[in-house]
Amino acid sequence: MSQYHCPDAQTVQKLRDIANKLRIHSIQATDASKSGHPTSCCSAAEIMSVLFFNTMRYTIEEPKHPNNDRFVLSKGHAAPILYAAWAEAGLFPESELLKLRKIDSDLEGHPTPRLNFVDVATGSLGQGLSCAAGMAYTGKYFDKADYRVFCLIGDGESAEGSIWEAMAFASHYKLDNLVAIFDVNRLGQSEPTSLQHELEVYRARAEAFGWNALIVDGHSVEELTKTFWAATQVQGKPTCIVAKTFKGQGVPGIADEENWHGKPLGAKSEAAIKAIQENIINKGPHGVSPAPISKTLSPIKMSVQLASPPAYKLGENVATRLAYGTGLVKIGKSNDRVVAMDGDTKNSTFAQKFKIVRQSKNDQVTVVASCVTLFEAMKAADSLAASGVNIRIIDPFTIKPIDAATIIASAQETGGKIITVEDHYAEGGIGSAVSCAVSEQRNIIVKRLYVPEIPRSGPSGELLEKYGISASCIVKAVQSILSA
Ligand SMILES: Cc1ncc(C[n+]2csc(CCOP(=O)(O)OP(=O)(O)O)c2C)c(N)n1
Repeated sequence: MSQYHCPDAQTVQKLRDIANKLRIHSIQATDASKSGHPTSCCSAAEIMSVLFFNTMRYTIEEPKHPNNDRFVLSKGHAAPILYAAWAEAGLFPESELLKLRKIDSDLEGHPTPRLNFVDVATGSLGQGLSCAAGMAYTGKYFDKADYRVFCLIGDGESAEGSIWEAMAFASHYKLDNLVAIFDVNRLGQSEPTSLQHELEVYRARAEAFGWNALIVDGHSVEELTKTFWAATQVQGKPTCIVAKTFKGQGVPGIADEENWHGKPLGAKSEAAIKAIQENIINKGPHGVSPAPISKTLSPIKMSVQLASPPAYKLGENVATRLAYGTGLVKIGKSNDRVVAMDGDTKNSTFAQKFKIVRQSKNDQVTVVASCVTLFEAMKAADSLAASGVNIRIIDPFTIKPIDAATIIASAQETGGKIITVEDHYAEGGIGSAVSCAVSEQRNIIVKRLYVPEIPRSGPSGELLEKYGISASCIVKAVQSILSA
């Protein structure tokens, strides 16, 4: 176990000074844009200062270096302080900060990946921790790298259920490279949060979700440096830092007051900045660099190459998703960082060489089906083939976007006849999407099999039959469309 070395007094003061400079930048930038959230920035100033100038390891020359620690600002409305931190770190001139929210500036009201130091867009509250957990999972299990992931969450935001789904995920996968910081400034947008400063409740909840949880004074750089260090010592669990802060901290008359959410300070700015400046000892450049990234790591393999060249014949037509799937497999063979993700559909996507699932030169009908109905369609195809009728089967993979080109091309090759089959109501599913996709085509008809009423419980085979989406129903539908 490594020893904690408290930063010397000079460094501590520099971190305090940086925090106050970040406050001033946030006030000035939101004043310049006449919009934004300066008080939400002020509560996080020491957290950001310690993270960016003491704890996190990154190279300023390459904000997306694969070995850098990651930072996700889940409370994305505090974007001005994120931008201020990167400007203070030297990524771009401080003067840029005054372009906040201007139409031609990438320093938008909420962070987006248009910026080279932002991995995921945030601002819709509750989403950042899921992204951070995914990054930490990738770091621990795929990259096997030692970069860490930090995620700053608002206390009001922490009421979102998705935060707790991510908490459960992170502890289940023992993401000890993940640190969530709850900025518990007591106030939400329109009123105090339900827990206000009940820090022990936050701690108990985080612990109940399997996290290592630490309460800290979020305005004490000494406590923060120690707590962030402590988080690195914990194995097998993510760490939740419950930081007691005050909204608008540092601004007399505004700190911890209601009705200051999302408002530039305007006429009160000058006095606010003067008050904050009085606390800054080192007025000039702070001269603090971020902690260096790990030197012991071999750089993560970033090259994306096919393991073998494409093997298509000139002029051969190949469905895009088939080519995509084939290409993805080849890329994956050459780079183990390539990850294909889907929503529990790996047995119905390209990963198992699906997209057009079944085809022949003399298909008479195109059947579009998915999940359970896809298997029913396969059974129907076998049964129909025995009587000399071939059908083409497409798994749409997604309905938004729908692969209209493939569906239209298939329909044209199968006499303009399409049957959709879904374990879903008539509206808003495969049938609707396919009908919409072919609506401007001549000579294509769509027959739709779907669940016509509120379904009951029962054995799945009987239910498929009862609601008309079983293999035998597909066979009948094919016979019917062919005889029409
Ligand atoms: C999903 C979602 N709901 C509502 C909002 C609007 N909104 C923006 S900031 C905010 C309050 C956030 O409070 P808190 O998380 O405590 O952050 P603070 O500003 O106090 O740091 C709300 C409700 C949003 N951005 N996203």
